[in-house]
Amino acid sequence: MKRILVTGGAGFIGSAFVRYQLETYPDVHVVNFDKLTYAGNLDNVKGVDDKRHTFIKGDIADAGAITEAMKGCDAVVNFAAETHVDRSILGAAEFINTDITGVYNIVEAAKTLGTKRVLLVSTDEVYGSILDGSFKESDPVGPRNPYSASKAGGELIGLSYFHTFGLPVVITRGSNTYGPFQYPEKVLPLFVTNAIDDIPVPLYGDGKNVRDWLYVDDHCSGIDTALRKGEPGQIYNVAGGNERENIVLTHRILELAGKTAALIKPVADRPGHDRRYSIDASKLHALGWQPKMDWDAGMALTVKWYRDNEWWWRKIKTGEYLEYYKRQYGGQ
Ligand code: NAD
Ligand code: TDX
Repeated sequence: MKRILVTGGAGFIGSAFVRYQLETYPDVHVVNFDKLTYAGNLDNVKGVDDKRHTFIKGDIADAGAITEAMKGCDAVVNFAAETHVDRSILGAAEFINTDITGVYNIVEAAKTLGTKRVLLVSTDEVYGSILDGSFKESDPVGPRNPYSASKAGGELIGLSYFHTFGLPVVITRGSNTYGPFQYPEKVLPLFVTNAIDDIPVPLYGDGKNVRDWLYVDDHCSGIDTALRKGEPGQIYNVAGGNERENIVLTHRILELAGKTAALIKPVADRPGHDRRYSIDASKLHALGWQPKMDWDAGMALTVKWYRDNEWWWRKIKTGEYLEYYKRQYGGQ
């Protein structure tokens, strides 16, 4: 694998994956194809080795553009997606366009070009909520919001290309990911950056929903393991192994930001809010992958990163972001 097309490589996890490839494999060249939506940001790949990184601004929903970018690539790893559940509740059209039609364009281009490996990055949300135990890859999908439904749709299109055309598609389903460069609409960066400015943190419902936290570099190494060692047609869960109630996460964020619980503002629950996500990653462990980051250490370094890098998030928390914030939280 010498030339890898990374779609969505200017986003949170995609940009970490670009850095991971360039740092881990000295012979790899990354072609980074990204639409630069509100969530895409070239600051996320600032300073990467220009000689081994080519950036193309483009849309995976544009079949011609994605086919052109894929020419000469040994593999494609798709991160490009609309990713925020609350935005999918406000309007799902872009989710269907990117997360389903975009994935269709990627597998169709790969089939035409004979691309040797297609990795579709997906999410634990496609299983839906589970109160006891953990989902395995053989369990049926049961997505319950427009975001997770569109991700499941993209997966199914991808798998159909494996079964029908023998396209070497591999899918990963990661759990909630955290770390530097995450767009501050997601709970962790939203709460940290609000807390720094003494703005209340809007906690949905009773705060007892559970998410399994996975450090971003561990998510990248999990995807890389599936890319290089996974079997075509297979799905691999990538779990952090750090299940926490949102209220526990919130207290930790506030503590690390040097603030008190007085900033917690209980607000109306998210419609269809999945109670608990939990996945079993033993299939990926069998390929030799293990997450390395301890939750306490990961939380401390992540909150510190947002405290130290206001240059990155202050300019994001303007314009479109403020309009979204008002729409989402304004009435509360
Ligand atoms: P993000 O929102 O930070 O970044 C998404 C990137 O995709 C942005 O750079 C954006 O510009 C780009 N993009 C969006 N639409 C595009 C299009 N039509 N064409 C080309 N580029 C487009 O997302 P993230 O959190 O880094 O998530 C990356 C992937 O990982 C997604 O597929 C997501 O479903 C999946 N995932 C995320 C998490 C998480 O906790 N963040 C967990 C599991 C899986
Ligand atoms: O303001 C908030 N208040 C709040 O209580 C926000 C934004 C979230 N929450 C809660 C909802 C969830 O239980 O925090 C939890 C995490 O929320 P998000 O950060 O929005 O993530 P989630 O909905 O769990 O989805 C994430 O994980 C799976 C990513 O956004 C997805 O892209 C990924 O696929």
